Amino acid sequence: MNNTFAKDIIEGLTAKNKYLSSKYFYDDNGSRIFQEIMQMPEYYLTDSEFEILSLQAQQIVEALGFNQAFNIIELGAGDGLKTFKLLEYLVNKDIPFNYVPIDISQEAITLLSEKLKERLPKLSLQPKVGDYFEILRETSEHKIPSLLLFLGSNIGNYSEEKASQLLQLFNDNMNSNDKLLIGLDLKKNPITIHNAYYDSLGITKRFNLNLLIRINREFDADFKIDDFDFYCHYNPLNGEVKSYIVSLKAQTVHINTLNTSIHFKQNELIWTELSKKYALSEIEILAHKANFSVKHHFLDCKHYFTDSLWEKLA
Ligand code: AVJ
Repeated sequence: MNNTFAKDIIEGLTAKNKYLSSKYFYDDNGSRIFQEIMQMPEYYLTDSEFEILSLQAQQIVEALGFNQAFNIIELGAGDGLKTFKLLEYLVNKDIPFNYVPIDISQEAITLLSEKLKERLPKLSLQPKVGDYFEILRETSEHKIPSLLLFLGSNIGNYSEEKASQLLQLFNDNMNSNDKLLIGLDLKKNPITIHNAYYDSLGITKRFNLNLLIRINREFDADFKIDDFDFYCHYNPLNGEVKSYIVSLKAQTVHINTLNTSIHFKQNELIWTELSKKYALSEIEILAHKANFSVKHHFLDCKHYFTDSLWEKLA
């Protein structure tokens, strides 16, 4: 794990156009900052998805068409707060199901499990820590249908090609009757999107710069955080928010553990994140490329976000 991170740092920071992957944002500090982001009024994504899962739980469950016990397998469950409303609906209706939250963070899974045992004591809970696909393969040997959850617009962090590969891999590990409920952020007034990422308190800036603090700590580097800034840009034509770290001056950074020095020109960028926004028509195309058809788009009342229910094409 640490070795891939090391390799990715060298590859990204020695490239002609520097980049680092947003997947490295989420150390313990970064995960905490992301919790703060989800509570910002500007970050509408979380509220929209919470509304969908709260107000449309019944419609979602009916659309599944499962007439027997099933699994709900959540990929990257995190704090699982959005999913709670859906679970609560099912438990209150006495509908038989197992909840299988999966996350790479042991800490996140432990916290989530404790909270769920307290708030939904009747819930059948089988938490798993580790790699999505190994766990998917295990559960596809079960002879009951599964609903996969991939929420929060996490798919938006992947390039078109990588997103297709990931979704195809989900598809390969699903049985014919299984369903996927996937959260995607929709194209909307560009100002609304801009404000969600360029927040006034600079929380998203801290989220990005934390990556440099992480590299300082884990690889004995000497990034001077005050000499870097944050910039992001939403392009409404292609639906891409791109986030960057900006070097405020010409400077050289030493990454001692990696025996490497990196030179930055003034105003040079490190591209850190893609957060892609979709039109409903693009979601249909994305689904078909990965061998799915869209059963239903569940939108919030403002039409900012969709949890779309996909089924495997025969
Ligand atoms: C968790 C990947 C969906 O891209 O909107 C929030 C992360 N980045 N603010 C997103 C994020 C900046 C978020 N995802």
